[in-house]
Amino acid sequence: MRKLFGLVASTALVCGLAACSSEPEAPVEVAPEAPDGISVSDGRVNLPAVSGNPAALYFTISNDGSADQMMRAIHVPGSESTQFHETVQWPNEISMQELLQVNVPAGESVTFEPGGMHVMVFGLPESLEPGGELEVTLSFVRGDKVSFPVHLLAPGDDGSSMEMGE
Ligand SMILES: [Cu+2]
Repeated sequence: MRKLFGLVASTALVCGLAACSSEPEAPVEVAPEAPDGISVSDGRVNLPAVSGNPAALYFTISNDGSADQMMRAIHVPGSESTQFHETVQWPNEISMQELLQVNVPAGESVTFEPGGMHVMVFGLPESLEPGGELEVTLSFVRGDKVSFPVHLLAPGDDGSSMEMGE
């Protein structure tokens, strides 16, 4: 499965940089191999204010299928690594901890947003600029995958000024 992921990930990288970039935005953001009923919207990433810091990636995933879907990893082309994080609030401090997998229950949606769950993206190329787009790929414990676009935003931009979704 790890081997398969690497194969698909490198395919996505090629796709993200070249083949798919000239196509218009697809109305349905789901690859053919996506788990039944899974769709993703509002994909966006805030680029780091300080070069070299991790970026924060957000999205909403909906599961209209009849089975729970457990997210296991997310691949962001060009990055060194990614982690699912949740924000933990203590009385006097806010910190983050890593989630090894995140469930999307059947019939429900899960939102990654500032102050909540998010994806930390480490080692993104410094050449990326707000206004661009990347194609990222989520993988699930059963081996299914779904790719979707994320808009590149300036640090702290909540994306409300951009048109998201269809
Ligand atoms: Cu984090």
